[in-house]
Amino acid sequence: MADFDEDANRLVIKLVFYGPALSGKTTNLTRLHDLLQPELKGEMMVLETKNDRTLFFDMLPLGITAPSGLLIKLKLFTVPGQVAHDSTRKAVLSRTDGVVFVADSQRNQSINNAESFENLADNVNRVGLDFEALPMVVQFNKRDLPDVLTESEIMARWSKMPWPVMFASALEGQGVIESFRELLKAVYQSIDSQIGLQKSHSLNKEQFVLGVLGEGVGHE
Ligand SMILES: Nc1nc2c(ncn2[C@@H]2O[C@H](COP(=O)(O)OP(=O)(O)O)[C@@H](O)[C@H]2O)c(=O)[nH]1
Ligand SMILES: [Mg+2]
Repeated sequence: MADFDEDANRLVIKLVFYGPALSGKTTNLTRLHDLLQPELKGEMMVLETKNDRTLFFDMLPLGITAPSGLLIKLKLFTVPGQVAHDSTRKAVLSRTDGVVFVADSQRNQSINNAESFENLADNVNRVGLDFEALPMVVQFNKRDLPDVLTESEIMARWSKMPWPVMFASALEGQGVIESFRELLKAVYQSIDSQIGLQKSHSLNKEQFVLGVLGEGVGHE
């Protein structure tokens, strides 16, 4: 369930970039941070783990306010991808409201992607969330590199799945906002069905997405 405090009329949304080591999770988060207007973001922060770092920042440190007075805040996290950091990944996933799964498009990374995706499903269940119901976007990153899976190869496998598939070159800032926007739409649907964003708070999906991203973003 979303972190909703009914008495305080306050909602904190937690979103996580998950995926294998070196797929570009940190690059997504830092690019997103770069692209947001200063007033929409807090400082990037680091949690040191052995050999890797978990990065996070608060989006909307002041929050956005729905017509009902509901105050909405967002927290964005990356996880360390190395196999050794499973307990950190679980801790970060706990109570998450949505995930961008960042896959590496290079052909030789297919096994790493698959293992990480299985690890995500396992850990989502272990922290007591429902994988089927979890808002998620699957991003195939590093499209700029040679020897990547073609879009049709990727779609042949993933188009049967319930999640939107996005293509990105996070290093160049391409597809970062688009992926995040898709996630925001799915997260809206999920939280709307939990606490009635539309019905009880008069906040529709477009207002939510626009409010979170601000108007000045998307110049990629
Ligand atoms: N060519 C290319 N390299 C990328 C892209 N995204 C990330 N990288 C590189 O891949 C490496 C790992 O990226 P990082 O974001 O640290 O991966 P993480 O382990 O998932 O957090 C770094 O050298 C990045 O510069 C991309 O879209 N294209
Ligand atoms: Mg990283």
